[in-house]
Amino acid sequence: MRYDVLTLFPGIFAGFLGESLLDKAIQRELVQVHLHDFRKWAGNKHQSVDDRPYGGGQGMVLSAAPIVDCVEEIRGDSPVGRLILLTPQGRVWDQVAAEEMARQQDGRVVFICGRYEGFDQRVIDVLQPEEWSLGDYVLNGGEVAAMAIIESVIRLIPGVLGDSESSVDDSFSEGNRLLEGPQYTRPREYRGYRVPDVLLSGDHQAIARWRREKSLQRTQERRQDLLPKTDPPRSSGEEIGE
Ligand code: 6GU
Repeated sequence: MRYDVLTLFPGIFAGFLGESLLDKAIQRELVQVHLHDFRKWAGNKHQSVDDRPYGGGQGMVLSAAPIVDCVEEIRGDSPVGRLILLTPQGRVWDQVAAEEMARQQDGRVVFICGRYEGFDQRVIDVLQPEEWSLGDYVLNGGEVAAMAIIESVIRLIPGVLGDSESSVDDSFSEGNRLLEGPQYTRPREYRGYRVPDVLLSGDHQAIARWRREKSLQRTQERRQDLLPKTDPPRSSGEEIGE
């Protein structure tokens, strides 16, 4: 996987790239992350990358040229891989999207992180990027979203996580789109709360059944939107086919 990230604040990524999971993946050459401060493509002596919005209004808008020039220089004449612009106007990122990106053969992605009030529409018109969001709330910029997306993908790449940290049973993962149920470790009793007897029973079938039930129950209580769609109940008087 090679990620190129356009950002006015490359420093935001320092801790993220230097710690633990990602650091190991980078050292083992499973992942590369290249940061590009697109202020270098400003092309004016004040190094400005934004301007006041046409039509008036609050805040500043990121100019098209520095971002387009930076992307074109990074990608060269025959671009490969994906181009992603991070914006609350985008599609909401999820585990299915992460799994798809982890399977991607060439494994190249360029992320464009904005700041301020948004991008000049011509960034989108010219580059035709995919637009993705982290969810329905506003961040100060796309950097945290880029880090979240990168982390969600690289932990799915074989060899990045050890067996003991395997991602196969995670909530939302392939074969389990539901929330995970509760987990316990020692001691058996803590401040009066006891580990459920079934988990100490050694009955693997009963344990698996209990875990499925808890997972379903938690999903029903918290996230009905994740449950498989079922047919609506028939209204009374409706004929049942032949
Ligand atoms: Cl990708 N960017 C910004 N600025 N805010 C967001 C977001 C992205 N996703 C959710 N909120």
